[in-house]
Parts: sequence; C-alpha cells; structure tokens
Amino acid sequence: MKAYRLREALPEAIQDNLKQYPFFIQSLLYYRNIDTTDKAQEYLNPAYGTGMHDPYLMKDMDKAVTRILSAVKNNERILIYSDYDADGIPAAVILYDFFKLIKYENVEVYIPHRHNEGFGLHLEAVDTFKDRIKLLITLDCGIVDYEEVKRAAEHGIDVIVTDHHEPGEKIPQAHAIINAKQSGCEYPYKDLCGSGVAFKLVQALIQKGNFEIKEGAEKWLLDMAGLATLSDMVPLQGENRVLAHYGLRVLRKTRRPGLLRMLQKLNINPAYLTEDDVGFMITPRINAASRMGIPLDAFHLLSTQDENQAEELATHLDKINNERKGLVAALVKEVKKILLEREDHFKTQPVIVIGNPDWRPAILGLAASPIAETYGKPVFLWGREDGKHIKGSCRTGNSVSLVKIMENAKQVFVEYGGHTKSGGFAVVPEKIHTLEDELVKAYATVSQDHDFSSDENGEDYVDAKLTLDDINQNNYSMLEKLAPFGKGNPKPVFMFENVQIQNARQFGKTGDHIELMFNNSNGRPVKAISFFAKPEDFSLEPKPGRVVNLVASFEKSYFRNRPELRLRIVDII
Ligand SMILES: [Mn+2]
Repeated sequence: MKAYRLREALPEAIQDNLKQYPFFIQSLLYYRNIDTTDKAQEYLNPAYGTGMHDPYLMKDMDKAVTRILSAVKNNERILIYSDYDADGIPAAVILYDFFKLIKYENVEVYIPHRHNEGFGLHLEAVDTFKDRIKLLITLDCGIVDYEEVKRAAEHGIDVIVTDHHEPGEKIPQAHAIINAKQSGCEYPYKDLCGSGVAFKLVQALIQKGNFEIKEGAEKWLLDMAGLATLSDMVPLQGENRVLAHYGLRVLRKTRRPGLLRMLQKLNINPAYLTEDDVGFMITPRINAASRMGIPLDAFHLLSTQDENQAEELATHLDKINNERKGLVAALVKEVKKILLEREDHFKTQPVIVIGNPDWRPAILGLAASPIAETYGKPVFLWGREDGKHIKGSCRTGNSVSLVKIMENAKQVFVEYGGHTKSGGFAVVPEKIHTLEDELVKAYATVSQDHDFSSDENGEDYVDAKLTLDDINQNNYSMLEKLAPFGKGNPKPVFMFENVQIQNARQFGKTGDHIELMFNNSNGRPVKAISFFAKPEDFSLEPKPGRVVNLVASFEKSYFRNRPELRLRIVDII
C-alpha cells in the first residue's frame, strides 16, 4: 500500500498572519513560501503590471531591439528560427504575430524537422539562408550552436539568439544573445521558457518602436506565452505564474481560428479552459506535428486567420495525434512483452535498456515514461532514424539523474543531453551492443554517490484533511485562486477520512472510468471520479458500503456545460 504523509501543522505565528483564509488555504500558501497577508494577496491575485519584470533588464536586449528595428526600417528579410516543440512553436507565433501587428511582411519562419534534422540550428539549413536572409532570430534554441552561428555570420547573416536552455562552454558569437541563464545577465527571473523570452523581446520592441498599434496589443500574445509556459515544464512561480495565469485568461477568449476549431473537436468550451486541458489536450496535438509529421503544421494551426486552413489543420493534428497514441500504446505493449520474456535478466538490472532498429525515435520518450513509472528505475529505449542514426530517449522512475548516468557512459554516445528525469541520446553505431553494460556500470557509479535516504521513499504528501462538507463553492473559489497548477505549484491533494462509499460504478463507452458517490453530513451527494482506472488500481478496492480514506483533488467540471464540484480520486486507502 502506498503511504501518504500529511503536512505538518503550521506554526502559530503563520496561522495568525494568514487567519483570513480557510485553514487548508493557509497550509497551501505556507508550503509555497507565503507567510504574510501581503504575499498571499500578491500570490492569489497575480498582477500583470507589477508581476512582470522590465524586459530591458535582460542582457543584450537593447542591442537585439536596435538590430531588429533597423532591419524593419531597411526592409531586410528576417528569419524566425524556432524549436519544434510546444514551447518553440508558440514562441515563433509570438514573434510572427508581432511582425504582423506592425505590418512588417518581409519575414519567414523555419522550424527544423524533429527526425531528419533534430534540435537547434543546423549548418545545412543555415547554408540555404545565404543571399536571402539578413537577420536570423532563434527562439527556444541556439545557445549551444556555436558553429552554426559562425556559419551564418560567414554568409553575412546577423544572428540574434533567444533561448532559455543552459549555455555550454562556448558561447556563440551572435549579434545579441537573450538568455537569462547566461553569465552577466542581471534579469531577476531565470526560469522563463522559450516563449516567455520571446514575449519579453516583443514587449521590449513595442516599448521602443513607436509603432502605431493599440496600447496593450501585445497582451493578446500572452495566450502563446501561457500555453508554452504550461507545456514546457518550467516552474509555475514568479513571472511564469503571471504568464500562465494571464495566458489562460487570454486563451479562454482566444480568437485564433485553429485553436477554436481544435477545442470544438475536443468538446472543450474555451471559456472554461483549464491548465489540464492545455497539458493533456492541446500540447500533445502541437507536439504530434513534429513527432508524426511537419512541425510547421502546428505553427500554422496557431497562427492562421484562414478558417479553412484552421479546420484542415485541426483535423489533421487530431488525426496524427491519434496515430501517435496508437503507436505509443503498441510500443509500450511490445516493450512490456520483452520485459516479461526476459524477466530474469531485467529483474537483476538496475537500468532497463531495450531497442529495435525499427522503432521511431520521436515517440520513444512517450513510451519510456510509463515503463519507468511501473519499474521504478531508469529506462533507455533506442530506435533508428532514416536507416542510419541510432537515437533514443530515457526516462526514470527513481531519483538518480539520467544526465549523470549518461555522463559516466559518454564513450558510447555521439551526443546526449537532458535533465534528471528525462533525456535523449544518439549512440555510436558500433557501440550499440555495449550500451546496456556501460549504462549499468555508469549507474553503479552514480547511484553510489546518490543519497537515497533523502528521497521520499515513494511517500506522497497530502496537503490537508478535508471533510465532504468542505466541498462547496466558497472553498473552491479560494482554491482556484492558487491555480494554474503544474510544476512548482502542484495540484493540491486532500484526505477525506472514514467516508462511506454509497455507490460505485464504471462509466464511459467501454467502462474505462470510475465514479464513486459519497454523502456529506446533510445527505447531499458528493461525486468522486477517476478516468481510465480500474477498481483494482487503488490501494483498496472501492465497493459500495465500504468505509475508506479517500485521497483526492478538488475540481470543478464543466462537462456538457453543467458546472459541478467534484473530487478527482488519487487513491483509496
Ligand atoms: Mn523550451
């Protein structure tokens, strides 16, 4: 059975400071480092005006703005070069829409192909820009592309790099670099995503450019910055919280035909769009473009004003997202079969390494995630691209850093990169047979230094105890003010002790979902649901009549436009 630990009671002084809020909100605030009324007010009511920093605090911002304004003045051809994911693409839309806003048309967009080209700038692409492009602006990439920036300069192209990835040892000799993570950048907030950086650039351009545009016109672009901030797994605190909050507000009023069509197909009313709708419905469809087809399709979906193109692309992205789901599901099944067939082998290995030259690298990360979760260890999956390059993705189900493991097995990789929990790699072809051995050895070294005792031992936190009587609109309205939830601001989870299941049923076309009914002290029903779950998935199987401890989050559903407060089951214990 999984363990849940209740957060400790708040210090009395803090309770006193925050006494105007319900007790469970006090606890949620306190565990977000908010301990005074002033801080709480600011947190619960993010302000666009004071919550955003001056874009000119970014190193090189002035230089970048001056160069772009002179390109506009001299009608030089500008190329927007963005990453292909759900951060890079909205960033490209932000900058493209800005040029549209100021009626500057000498602009084109280039987004590299995920399979054939890969992340960042590429020499072959840069060569094709020669003689045509005078200014190249990167978005959500470029900070490690020293050679490619140099090549651009040789072609007489000025490069402005805007990025949020960690700089490497060699900083590209670009005309300007906007990246809060570079040394010498005084910008007070370091965790913007690529689209956040793009938004700062547009803010700075509008401040200085004397354009004939409506005051505050850039706020319509917050939808893209918010979408990317929610998609890119950056912490939703500080300026990101402001971007995500206002981004969602603008998304709810979106005028973008492509997004409207997509939401319509998904039966989502834009007015009630949540961060979960973004994360589970929109982001995968944007990413499907690069995983399964052409990334520019996602760019056009978000930027087009043409209703026909909007309809066509919304349908297309939905279709290839379904294909993607099918491929991932089949792959997970295949990997699980291999794991079962060679159970004796994998049981003894601290790292799971499986590959097949027929697998498509772009979807391996999605398949590795659930397997890493199930097995609680690092999972490396590899496949082959265009018949030659062996590439793969890794995810982990424990806390030993994947990047550190790969660092300790460098000799087998052509390249590798990523974070603690996720990463990607390309293998030296003749080393593929030693990949597993090398990773197992590397894991042994890294895990030796890793202090497992500081891990949470699989224990999850419960933010507060609530009763079923607490499930009311007043409390929900308070809780909602802490949203959007995501990384760095996890969705609160509550414990309901000794509650009796009145009714339990499976619902949905094929009975994939579970609904439990409880009663509050007035005999009013309180519903708890779980999507894609079976009764045996929980620590204790839900049965009518059973008295259980319910672990759940608290949400409002707008299904069929009928607002309803309900619980989302995390576990039953
Ligand atoms: Mn990014």
